[in-house]
Amino acid sequence: NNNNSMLASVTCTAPVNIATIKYWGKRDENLILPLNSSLSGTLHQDDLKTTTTAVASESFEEDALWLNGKKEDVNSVRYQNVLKTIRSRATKLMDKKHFVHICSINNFPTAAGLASSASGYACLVYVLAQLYGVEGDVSSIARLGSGSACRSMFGGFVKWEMGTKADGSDSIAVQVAPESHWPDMNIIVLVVNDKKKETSSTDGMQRSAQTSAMMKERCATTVPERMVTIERAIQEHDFQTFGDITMKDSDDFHEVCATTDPPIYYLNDTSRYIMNLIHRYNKLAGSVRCAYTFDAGPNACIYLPQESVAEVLSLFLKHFPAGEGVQNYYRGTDEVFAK
Ligand code: 2P0
Repeated sequence: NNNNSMLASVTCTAPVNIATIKYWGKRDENLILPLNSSLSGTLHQDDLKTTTTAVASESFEEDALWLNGKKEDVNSVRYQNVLKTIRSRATKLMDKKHFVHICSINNFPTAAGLASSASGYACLVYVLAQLYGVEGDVSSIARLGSGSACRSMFGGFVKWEMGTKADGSDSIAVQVAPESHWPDMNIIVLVVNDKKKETSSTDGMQRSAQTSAMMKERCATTVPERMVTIERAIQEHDFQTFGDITMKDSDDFHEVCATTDPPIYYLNDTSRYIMNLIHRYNKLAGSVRCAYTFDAGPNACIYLPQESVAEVLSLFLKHFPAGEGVQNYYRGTDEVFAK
């Protein structure tokens, strides 16, 4: 390719987010509008992240995208929704006929319930927004790629407000507190299994919305109440309440999956072992020292304050000596990174 035909190039990174109040179920499959609001913590840029480069050139013959070196189908509804929306809001590049080539890599297992679609689409949308000079809120464009991606557009604690409008214009991510608000907060990720999950989140949540009897109350009262309480807990640095709600919402989410027809089971024996371990540890301590949460896979994410880190890490190392059941430890801070 002729280098002179390259119009622009942008590289960005976006981190994973870990939900404490889970998103599960859509009211609009195409616009990706959720049945409930959700809330998450965003990891540091240095930990679990996606790195994406986008290049626009007049000599490219089509839009193309590679994910971890493998060519993806850029004609999927989600990529097209993202690309079309970005181009419709562009303030740059639109005077020259061109296509974009996009390369994206994750530094962690893709599609193993470690929120790869969240950092992936957040990064893609951010890169394209820079390339095309898109201004204003872009979390609603990330949402078109994958619901949870809108929450990775900000650091710290972020809520995704479900919104009420049919066009999705008020279904956006809002930062609840910046990372600097609660610097004491840590996340440990225990990689129980890095294989691709059997039931995708997209399919699973659609089936749950259609068949789980728990969904109605969850969306009508449980989640709205928890959103208010956990936001207050974050503002007040109240780890007891934060941890308690985080574990309860994870438990309820997996109960929703288990009451789906046919049932969906994301947790395995190791996951349940970790849950028991954490409950026993907290009980012995007489307070919530650490809190687990599990997404659409068996891997554990542990929220905990700095003062608990050394003891909890040593507890895990004792129960899971290297290579036995749990393979890696990641910490959501800049300091220690045990792997
Ligand atoms: C969450 N999860 O809030 C919840 C908890 C999984 C369990 O967001 O269909 O990959 O692309 O919008 O965003 C996974 O759902 O689903 C997810 P789509 P997504 O983090």
